[in-house]
Amino acid sequence: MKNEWWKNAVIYQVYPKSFYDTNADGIGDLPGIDAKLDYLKELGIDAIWISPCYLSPQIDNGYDIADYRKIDPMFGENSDMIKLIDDAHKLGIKIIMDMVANHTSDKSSWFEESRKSRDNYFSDFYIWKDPKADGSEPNNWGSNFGGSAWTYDETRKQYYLHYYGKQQPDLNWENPKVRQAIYDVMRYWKAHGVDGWRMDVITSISKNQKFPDNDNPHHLKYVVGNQDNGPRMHEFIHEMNQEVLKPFDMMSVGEAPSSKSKDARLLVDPKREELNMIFTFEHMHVDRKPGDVNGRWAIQPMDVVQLKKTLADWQYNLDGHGWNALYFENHDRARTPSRWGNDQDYRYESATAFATVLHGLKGTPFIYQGEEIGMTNPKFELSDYEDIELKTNYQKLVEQEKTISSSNFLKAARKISRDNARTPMQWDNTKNAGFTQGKPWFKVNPNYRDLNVAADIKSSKSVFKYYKDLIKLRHRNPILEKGNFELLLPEDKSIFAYSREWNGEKWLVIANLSDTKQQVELLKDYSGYKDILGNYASDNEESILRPYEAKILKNM
Ligand code: TEU
Ligand code: CA
Repeated sequence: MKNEWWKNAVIYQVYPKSFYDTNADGIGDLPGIDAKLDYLKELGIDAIWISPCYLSPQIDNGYDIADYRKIDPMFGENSDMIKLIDDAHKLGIKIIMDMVANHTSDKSSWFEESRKSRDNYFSDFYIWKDPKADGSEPNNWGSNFGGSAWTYDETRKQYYLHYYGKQQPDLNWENPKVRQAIYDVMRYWKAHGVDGWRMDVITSISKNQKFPDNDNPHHLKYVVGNQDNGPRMHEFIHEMNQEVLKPFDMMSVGEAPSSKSKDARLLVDPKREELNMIFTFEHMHVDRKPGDVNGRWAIQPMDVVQLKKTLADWQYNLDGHGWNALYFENHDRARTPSRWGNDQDYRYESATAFATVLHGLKGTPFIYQGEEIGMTNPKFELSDYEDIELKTNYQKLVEQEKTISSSNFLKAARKISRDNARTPMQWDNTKNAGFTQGKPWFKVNPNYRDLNVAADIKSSKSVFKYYKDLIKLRHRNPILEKGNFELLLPEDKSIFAYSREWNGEKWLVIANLSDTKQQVELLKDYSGYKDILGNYASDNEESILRPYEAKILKNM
């Protein structure tokens, strides 16, 4: 029997740089994760996914890897990683590492060799192309981090491809040596006990070998086009499955930016032996103007109907064909109470309401560090931000193309930018939120004095306690893993409601995702049901849900 432990698990993501610093250099580290294992055990999670902590120039906070086999000294030694894995295992917690296999850092020895000449062992490890006759880039592809996706190299007199920063050259997956080199890295960490992998932009690894220009409706110099689901993607991922994932029984969750549920069915159908789960982006786009030239910076109020529609579509379409990964937050996403809820008047209520609708679904829930205490977006000025994506997008959209004003960009940044999630973890109300005794690498959210782990745990409105209860529910009730899902009230603009059914048991999961009181007739049909979890302490008039009120009801 395959051990599908992840189907009844809740996974916690750590962004090591911002989690906990043990040596006062202002940067979170691996001993810091080790020091907080008891905290995570108390929360009740089953596994920790650690964002990249390998040797890296940190151009993209570790998503630019220089040596996959070496822990960056800023995070500790390889022995600290091995100790962390062992200590976690002793507590029954699994460790998932982050595999960035679409690209490396330009400081990787693979790339340093590759750029030296056209005929050495590493020459074809990356995607090199000759310039056009006029010396310009091979095509109009744009980088996610601004400008062309091609950078010219003087030595080779060729361009290399990078979907992200120019310091993040894309690996050439057409080359079997590249694929084997990545599988070797995965075997290396498996030998040290790692239990699985989160795979960064894994759907980008296969490129159309004709390298055609992207459509250019807005007449731009460079266009960021579709970077996903290329011609040989399934073949490569299946090969990885056969070479390493399956034989070494390692869990896998792939990041799959533009995949729809029908694409997901191909990636995660167990019969096809590719990945266990993928992270979709679709439900995260419910506050974005579709097709706007400013992409993710073109924000609009979030649409509850669309959120329900998208999540339900994934529930229905993967049922019996694969497994969902469930998330609202990660290191690329803003804090939910600030983004979709109300972080002023209903921080506790909105944090727990969104948690309820997510954790009641079928799939594996992921919690991002700080989400379990309802951390919020900081209100930064432009000069406070650190993220390469934000900075390069500002240059491109505000300064060069002038398609968005600086003030609208800042407004969007405060809502959705990736840095919202990267401020240091707020442990207590001492200096720097107890994150570091030194100078933190990134500004702490000033609200740490009131909003921190120590205060939350003591509070009568504890987000941590609510998460703990949600996790316990999942561990104790097979209906959450196995139960049938049905969306209710699909057109309601405020209420997110669905039922789960299994073995004669029926649950109603319901939340008011608005800051006004809502009359919900549907609740009358569930009057005999008993409350098993809720985020308001006192009882209420029948069939009313107060602002961001959420509950789970059960038929027996
Ligand atoms: O993210 C991929 C990705 O698509 C994001 O950069 C996305 O464009 C952004 O979050 C807005 O939606 C992964 C990592 O999670 C991210 O941190 C890295 O910067 C990126 O890959 C490159 O490795
Ligand atoms: Ca440190």
